[in-house]
Amino acid sequence: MALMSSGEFARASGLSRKALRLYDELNLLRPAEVDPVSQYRRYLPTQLEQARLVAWLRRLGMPLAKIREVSTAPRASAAALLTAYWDQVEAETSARRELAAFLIGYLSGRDIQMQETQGPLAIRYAVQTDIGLRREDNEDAAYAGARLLAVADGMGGHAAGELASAAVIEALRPLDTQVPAGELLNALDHAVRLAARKLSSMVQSDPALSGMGTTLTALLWSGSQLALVHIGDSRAYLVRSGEVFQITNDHTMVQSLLDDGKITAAEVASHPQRSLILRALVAQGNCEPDLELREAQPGDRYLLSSDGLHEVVPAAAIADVLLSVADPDRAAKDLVALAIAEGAPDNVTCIVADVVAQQVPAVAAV
Ligand SMILES: [Mn+2]
Repeated sequence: MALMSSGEFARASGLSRKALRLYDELNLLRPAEVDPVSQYRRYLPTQLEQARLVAWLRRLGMPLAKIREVSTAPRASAAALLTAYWDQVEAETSARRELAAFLIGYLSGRDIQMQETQGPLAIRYAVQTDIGLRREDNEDAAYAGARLLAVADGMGGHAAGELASAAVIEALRPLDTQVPAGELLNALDHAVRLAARKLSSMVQSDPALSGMGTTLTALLWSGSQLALVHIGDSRAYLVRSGEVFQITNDHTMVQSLLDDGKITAAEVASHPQRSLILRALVAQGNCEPDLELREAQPGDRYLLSSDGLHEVVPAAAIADVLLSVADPDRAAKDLVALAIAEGAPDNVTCIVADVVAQQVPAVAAV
């Protein structure tokens, strides 16, 4: 078969000689022969199709290694490779689109609705907080929205505790938007770090606040994915299939003594260091929260509560309300009432949230 000069091959393929030289250098299309003296490149006419294919694949934005593979494969396998490549591009673009929408919403403070990514689940929630019977301030702070639930129990005395719990809730609030499922943990982690930095700068500008801190237990939804962030001794409970599970571990001295088998469950209530917290969100120190991704199911019920509830109300009484009171608002009010009935020595906060299947437009019955 007669070889074509690079000029002839360029004209026939519609590619420039510069492009052909580049493809040679990138090892995408080697000439059939290179003259040892003149270094002129010569091509076979049968290479024309491959040359055009390389040019098209480059316009598609395909990476070089992939172009090499596709442009030298038999037609049927090339088609299959291209299909797989394009599926991957579309999946990545879709993930980036979600991330971009989330960032636009996050930065503008608006909720960007993306109908096609709306999950099949929604939550019905209610929040109740009460100062209790013995405290002069309510250092608990809470937030409940369509996608974010959070309870924070501030500590540090006087105004400090209130400021700390309010600051962490403020840092989380912008997340009550369409966070892509793949970004849930990142977004929570980022917000917690932001909150810790905020506490630091508050203490720097007012040393009277030093020692302040807050617990944080929060749930963030995306579709059926649920991210949990937890630090301190507030709690999250899950009610599923008629059973109540505590899904957070208290970061307290007594819990770690209990875990190590050094005290028994019966000794917890009377332990002198019962209220000592090992980990909390503080201006300085260990702020590493527990982060966990979970799957939500329709019918699930969640309770987030500050220790003002579970320190005084027995687990069985909490479970009884969660299992028997269908309305989330009624259930949250009943739980707070139980703490009040027990003397409510601390502030008490409860969020009750039910996971429900998203309403779909009804089809007219015939
Ligand atoms: Mn408390």
